[in-house]
Amino acid sequence: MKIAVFAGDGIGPEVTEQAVRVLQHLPLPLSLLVGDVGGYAYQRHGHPLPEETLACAAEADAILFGAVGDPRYDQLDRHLRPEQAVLGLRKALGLFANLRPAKMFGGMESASALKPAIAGAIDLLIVRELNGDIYFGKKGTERTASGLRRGYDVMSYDESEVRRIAIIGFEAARKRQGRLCSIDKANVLETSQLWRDVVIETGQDYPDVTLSHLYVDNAAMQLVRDPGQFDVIVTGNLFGDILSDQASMCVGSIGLLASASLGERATEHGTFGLYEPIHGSAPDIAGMGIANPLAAILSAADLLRHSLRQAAAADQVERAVAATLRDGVLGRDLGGDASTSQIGDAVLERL
Ligand code: GGG
Repeated sequence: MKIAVFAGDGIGPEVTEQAVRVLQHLPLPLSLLVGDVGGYAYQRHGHPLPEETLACAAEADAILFGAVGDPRYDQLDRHLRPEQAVLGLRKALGLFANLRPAKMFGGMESASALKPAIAGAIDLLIVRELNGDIYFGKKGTERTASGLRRGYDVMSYDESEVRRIAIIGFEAARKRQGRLCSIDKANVLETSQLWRDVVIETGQDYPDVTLSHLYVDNAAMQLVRDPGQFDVIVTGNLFGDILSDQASMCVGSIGLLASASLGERATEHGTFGLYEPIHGSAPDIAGMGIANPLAAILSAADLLRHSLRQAAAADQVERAVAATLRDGVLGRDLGGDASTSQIGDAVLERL
């Protein structure tokens, strides 16, 4: 079982190191391949996603990804910015479905940005589309007739892109509590009207799933007012990116949210995927040893589940994370003082 490890920038290497320790602790025949991404790759190869890294991804059964982003490269042409590594991998590998579970861990209610009684009910899954939307539409800057600078990014989806992510949402809801909420901005955006129409059409094959729709502004409000109402959310690339960061603070910290990016490619061991914490590179705390590695460790658990079909090992890792939190081994993001490696140690002890 080959895992490509792309740690990236900022806190990416620190949190990925702890996730790798957890994987190596398990009695599984894993071999690790290492590749450069992001600003680190730009520094070494002149590109955030070099050919060598793509070749490494092609050889692996799954990718464990850290984070990318480095303010030193903010002025670079957009195609060379560190973030292009993760966008490029998702696109090149056809990873169109991003699964972002947000669940309240026992004992974490007081860390939530919400009142504990409301927060306690959170157990939702955000299904974010990853290969389309405003991220990948035509974009550029130009001068207007009067000489003003103008920037533009085109938001677009075709029906096949919406249908395939809607199917992922319906299938996920079917395996959970049977409720799917599709989030769009259909009162304003043409893209969203098409999105809504196609989700409704797709729903005809899922009579057992209760489908609802919310405008994204209302959804953002509902997520803090009554997050317990959500089971599975399906939404586009941009809305999913924003709502999942919001959901992370509802469960206590962005340091707790993992993600799995999946496509249609099957490997010998399962579905090929890229697994990463939803947080970015956090350059302000990079190298200080205080980043929370639990989102990276939970991403490794997702990798075991989806790409290596090791559900028992994935459950074991998730239980060890839950026990670590329950026992009060908390990083600064959660009001504690445990370092990145101490949190990794605590998870290993509980495995
Ligand atoms: N681990 C997530 C990460 O590195 N995020 C940085 C980033 O550029 N993300 C873009 C996105 O998720 O759409």
